[in-house]
Amino acid sequence: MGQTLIYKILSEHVVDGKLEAGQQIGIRIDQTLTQDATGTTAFLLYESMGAARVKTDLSVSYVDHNTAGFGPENHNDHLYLQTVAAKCGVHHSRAGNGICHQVHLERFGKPGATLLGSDSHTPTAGGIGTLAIGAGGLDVAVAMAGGPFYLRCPKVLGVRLVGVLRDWVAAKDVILKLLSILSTKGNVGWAVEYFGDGAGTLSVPQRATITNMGAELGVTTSIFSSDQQTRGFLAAQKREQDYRELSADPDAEYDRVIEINLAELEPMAACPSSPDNVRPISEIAGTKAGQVVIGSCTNSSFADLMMVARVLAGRKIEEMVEFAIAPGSREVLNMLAENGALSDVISAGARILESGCGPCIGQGFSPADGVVSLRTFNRNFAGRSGTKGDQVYLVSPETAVASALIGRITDPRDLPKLLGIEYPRTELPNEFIINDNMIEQPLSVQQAAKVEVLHGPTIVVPDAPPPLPKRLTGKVLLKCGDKITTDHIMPAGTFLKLRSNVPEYAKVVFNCFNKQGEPTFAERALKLKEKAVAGIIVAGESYGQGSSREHAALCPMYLGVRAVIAKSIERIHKANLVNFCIVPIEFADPGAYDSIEAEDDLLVDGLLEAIENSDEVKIARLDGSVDFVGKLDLSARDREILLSAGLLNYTRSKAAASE
Ligand code: MIC
Ligand code: SF4
Repeated sequence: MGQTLIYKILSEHVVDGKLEAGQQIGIRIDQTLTQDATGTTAFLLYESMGAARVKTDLSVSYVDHNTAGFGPENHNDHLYLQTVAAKCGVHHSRAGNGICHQVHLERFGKPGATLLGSDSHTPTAGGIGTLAIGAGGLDVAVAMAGGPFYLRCPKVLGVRLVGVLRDWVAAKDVILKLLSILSTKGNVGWAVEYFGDGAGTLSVPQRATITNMGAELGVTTSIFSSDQQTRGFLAAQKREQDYRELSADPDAEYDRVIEINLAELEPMAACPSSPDNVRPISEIAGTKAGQVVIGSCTNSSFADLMMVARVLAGRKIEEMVEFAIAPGSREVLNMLAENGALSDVISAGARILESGCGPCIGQGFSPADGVVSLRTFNRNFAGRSGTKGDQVYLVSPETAVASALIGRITDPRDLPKLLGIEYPRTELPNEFIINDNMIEQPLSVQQAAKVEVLHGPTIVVPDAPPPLPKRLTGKVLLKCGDKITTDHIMPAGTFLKLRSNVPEYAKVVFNCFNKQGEPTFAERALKLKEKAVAGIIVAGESYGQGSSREHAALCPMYLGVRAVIAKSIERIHKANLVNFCIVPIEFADPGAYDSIEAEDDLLVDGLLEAIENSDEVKIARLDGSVDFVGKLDLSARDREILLSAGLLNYTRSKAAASE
């Protein structure tokens, strides 16, 4: 039986374990990517592991999430990241140079390479044939130090694309279609591979839109073959030498196959407030739209923005719409400026935002109360925009620009009829404007030795977790429902500037569940911690969806949380919990969820013993009124990490043992 592309790349990189779905394997990581919001912790942990120069082929530290913050924290972070990159042999992409995933695709992504990134949308690079995986910052730090990355070997879902997209229907509609089929939950342990004639018709940026939003499915990674489209894109980036033809064997067998006919797709939207709440635009057309933003790592490529500029040329944004574009990279912005398209966009009434994450991570541009906001982004979790009760719809750039001109949610296929606009087909240029002067190259070892790493006063080294007790007594601090995202656990937005300061950031853990006038989650947790009682979180399905932010484990750990008991836990978050020594437990019988309430005092007897050698652990209410079984779905390495009090301690003790 032939191999899938994912297994081909895995087999070239596996250094530990057997390539078999469900088995834990260790793989060699060729490239890493970090961004400022996760990168400061990743580098602080990297430094505290005692590691010096990175051992990967390439590591890039991007500044894109928090680029123009208020107060000194933001610039302190930038200076720290710049100097630590210089010290450790890391490329540094400065604030304003663009969103990590867009820049990585343009300047560094390589077919057949492995890329580990401390951002859940790292699989964007799957659009160029890279096996790209999102992880917590500590896992990325270990990879930078030359350690393998451990993961469960995924099952592979083949998505056969046939046909050709019709005018005004976009790559975004392909992934929205898949989200409508698979939803955001229940896909842990899977990876997606796109193939078929239809896949060959899609350009690299279109493919990257699709692999980017694979993160919302919760799959390990998504990938396209590397073919003539890939070669053309790399050549236009003056990187043809990085091209390598790659695809699955013709007789490759997938664990499941879904077919999508591109020609049958129509424009779609993910309605408030989940990326899988997908409906055709035709069903929601006419809804008043008060804000439209085109940008984010999903849809801010040169081709996307050229299409937008051509539609806008000589026209005016509807008066009641606040409209902005955030080009994905300075390369894109430069290209638009050079060919005059930027002028069309400005003249139409667009506001031009910096090339960065911006509104996608709640850095400004929050919609007014009750206003419908259309965004070309990938996440619309409630409140992520910075407005409570927000109404955010995720759409393609085609739908976004049509709606901005009309002032209502509009099917872009109606533009010819409504405004006489024909679909502006955009070809990729033969040559992009290449200007890497905002990417600092790694220094030589001698030069690096002279660099002083700037740890500003708002940069606080996080504590390593304490060891787990043999017998855990704890209180349920919170009982929450299904699909709790890491945005619920650790809000970003205005709190993003606290990422480098765990004691401060921890104050807003589960902020969205805090009630005015009542003690916060953090206050309650710290009180318990003082009494040496552990905090426990009880949750429903798909706990820890979304972002890779390890602060969603690190900050609760700081507050004394030692266990999460949920119906199911998402991949990256589960790994982060283990890394920070919070025990991830799943209900053996999901019905037991109903028998536990907030404030219950629980006893996990024989915890250490169970972690050592069992797949189950017994949990009971302290008063004896309820007991149930928790599943410990852990690899041998996970168990060792938990028993060593977290990945940092584990790595340190391994290093000491090998000295
Ligand atoms: C996101 O889209 O939620 C983020 C912000 O990029 C995160 C990373 C973070 O929280 O810093 C992600 O996707 O992992
Ligand atoms: Fe940035 Fe948004 Fe992409 Fe996350 S999803 S990397 S916040 S643009």
